[in-house]
Amino acid sequence: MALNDLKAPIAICTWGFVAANAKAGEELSKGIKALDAAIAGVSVEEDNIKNTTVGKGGAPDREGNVTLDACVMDSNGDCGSVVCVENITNVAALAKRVMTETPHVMLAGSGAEEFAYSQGFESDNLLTDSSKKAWEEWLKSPEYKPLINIENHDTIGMLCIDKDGDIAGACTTSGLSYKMKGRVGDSPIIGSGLFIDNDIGGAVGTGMGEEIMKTVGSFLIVELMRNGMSPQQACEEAVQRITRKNDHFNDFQIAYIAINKSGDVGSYCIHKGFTYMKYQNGKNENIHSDHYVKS
Ligand code: SD4
Repeated sequence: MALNDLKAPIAICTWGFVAANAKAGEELSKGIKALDAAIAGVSVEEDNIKNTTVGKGGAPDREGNVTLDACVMDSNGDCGSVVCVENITNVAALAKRVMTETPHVMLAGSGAEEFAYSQGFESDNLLTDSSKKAWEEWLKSPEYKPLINIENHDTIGMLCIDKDGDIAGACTTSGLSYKMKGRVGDSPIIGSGLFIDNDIGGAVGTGMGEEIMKTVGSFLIVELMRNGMSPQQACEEAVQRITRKNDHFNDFQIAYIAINKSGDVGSYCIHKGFTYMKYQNGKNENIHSDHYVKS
């Protein structure tokens, strides 16, 4: 496909993160490559202390520690990831440093944090007063029950196609609120929360990470597209791999977005309420996803 037909650049991201997606779109329009545009985009939410599911201000685990997970994947197939990181806000950028500055793909916990300082990242207290208050409130009757579609925001996963037609992505989260200490979800797991194949397309997931991991959701979507499905069909099949095996899917949300090499976009989720952003031709739209549960 000629690049002109593709109408690149394109940025898409999970949920209604208008400013984050606009930032990625602006960066792409200036000619910034897909991975750096995606990292610039998601960092808007990592820095946003009002967002209680990503970066600084994220909800803590049940012991009061804010631990962040993130990964990035580039168009050449390289990737980097950090899991269970404390005191560092911009963990997607840190995941890129793991990719470019170490011989590894994934760093965890204190090792990731020490690496961040060696790279010039600064320590920050990620637990804001309001997240602390909400956690203290939760402690009064602690029940672990991830809620569906809270305030239309959650983990931010972003996929970008740059002016050269190359695809890359980033995914960053504080994980599920009041998770067990040490719990890691799908978001930093290459193939689960995010997967890119620059010949085919990319996918990202959000929602109950345990279910996404069990089905290696993002990798699955890219492979389904490789085998001829559209991004929409592939997202639907990946959601149904989960609903077919679970009789309790009413209790959790899963949502995927995907893009192929031609710039076609798809999205599907279990429950009504998931939206995603799409930036193309200078237009940044919030789009409602189709969903599996119809009633
Ligand atoms: C996780 N998938 O840690 C993330 C959280 C999320 O909507 O996306 N919630 O499991």
